[in-house]
Amino acid sequence: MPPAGKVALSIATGSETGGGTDADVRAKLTCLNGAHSADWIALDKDNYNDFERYDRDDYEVAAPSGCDEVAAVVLDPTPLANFPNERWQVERVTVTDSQGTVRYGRGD
Ligand SMILES: [Ca+2]
Ligand SMILES: [Ca+2]
Repeated sequence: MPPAGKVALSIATGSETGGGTDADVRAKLTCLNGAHSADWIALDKDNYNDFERYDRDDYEVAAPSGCDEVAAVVLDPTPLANFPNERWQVERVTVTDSQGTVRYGRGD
């Protein structure tokens, strides 16, 4: 369980060739009661190459103010100027908040 006021995101990148990304990825959360992230949240670990093939990357982000339970996550990768056609393969997103864990993904 993440600390109070935090939400844990675990994002699995698939195994397809070219499925990883070096894009700057940001996230927004929306909650069942309509609360949502006031701003985009950068998903980027320092000195680490996020979102490569086969990786599962974990982030702890601020829960939206007044959030009861996370209902949706939007991931927004900023297209890369030198790889405009890149297609990041998001295999699975696992969200853990104070109410428990929900998984979103292919095959579920
Ligand atoms: Ca990367
Ligand atoms: Ca990084």
